[in-house]
Amino acid sequence: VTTPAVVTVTGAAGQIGYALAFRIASGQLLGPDTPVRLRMLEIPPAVKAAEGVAMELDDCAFPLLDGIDITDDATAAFDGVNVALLVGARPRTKGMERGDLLSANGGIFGPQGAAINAGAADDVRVLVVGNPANTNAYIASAHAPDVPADRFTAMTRLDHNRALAQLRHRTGAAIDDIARLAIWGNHSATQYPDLTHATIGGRPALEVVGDDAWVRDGFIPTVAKRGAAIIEARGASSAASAANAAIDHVHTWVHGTPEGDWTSAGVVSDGSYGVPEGLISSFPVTASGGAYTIVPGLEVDGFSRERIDASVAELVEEREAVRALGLV
Ligand code: NAX
Repeated sequence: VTTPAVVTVTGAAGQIGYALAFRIASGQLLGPDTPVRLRMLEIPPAVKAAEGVAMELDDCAFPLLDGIDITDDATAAFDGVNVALLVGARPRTKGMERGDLLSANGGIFGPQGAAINAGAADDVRVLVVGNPANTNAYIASAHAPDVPADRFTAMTRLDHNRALAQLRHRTGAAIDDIARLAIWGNHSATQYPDLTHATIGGRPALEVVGDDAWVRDGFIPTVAKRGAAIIEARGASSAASAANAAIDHVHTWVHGTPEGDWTSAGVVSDGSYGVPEGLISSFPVTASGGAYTIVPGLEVDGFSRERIDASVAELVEEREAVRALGLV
């Protein structure tokens, strides 16, 4: 009998949490051989709604779902946790300055990082979804000095998947024939979706596309601003696609990337590609043996250099701001 993995979702009663919980409980996060104990962390006013989600989870009679715990206490939520999905965050509201946003989130992700440090299992893997995701992951990691920094990641897999979808639309290629796309930098409008190393059916993607103007003025802004376009159309931000990307991110982390391909994730920089060491930035990454590794030795052309530097500059500013606010 396999011991159940403890999976904690914060903000579990929110819209991403609602899309995520059922897929975790059905086994899509860790695979069909791993039973799951699902922990839901919510703020007190949303605990009742989380109880409702738990009732629905019950009613699915998922064979792999070993049990559900609901709590508003971070220490209890992260005790023995194997996979932590940090989704709940303080959104930017009208008139809020960046400093206010970072402070509000520092008040969430600092204590959650400390609770992970105090109680998590040795193999804990943390994915931060709540925005600003990269900097929230940075804050959480800073409060977890005993957890290796490479266990704290931020989600750019949704951006990666959006880029795959745009390329499929443009070229008619099958998703499985597209390889080596990369998202660099911050999960924000400054991110750089990079086609320079991508291939379609083994051919350079840029050659298949054959239209630099589309890459610059169509592909890149469409991917970077897709979140806003979804809000405009749906009247609510991306939820099921974000949950899907979170599932992909953890599944790949545990089960690996296919030979010859890579994916994108916000991981701690080792100084590669001129990204200051310690920042949590998106890179092309492979996964094997349960670890994400930055793809080494890629050539970075002039255009890519500019775009990466611009997004990384934003991450550096956010880091300076959280330092100045005493959040790390
Ligand atoms: P919702 O507002 O629907 O849900 C958030 C939930 O978090 C609420 O139920 C709230 O009660 C809870 N919460 C707030 N503070 C908490 C705390 N301290 N502890 C535990 N729970 C807490 O937002 P939703 O649409 O689910 O989005 C969640 C986060 O994901 C947002 O920050 C959003 O910006 C971010 N996103 C990140 C994406 C990415 O690619 N990295 C894409 C999708 C999404 O925009």
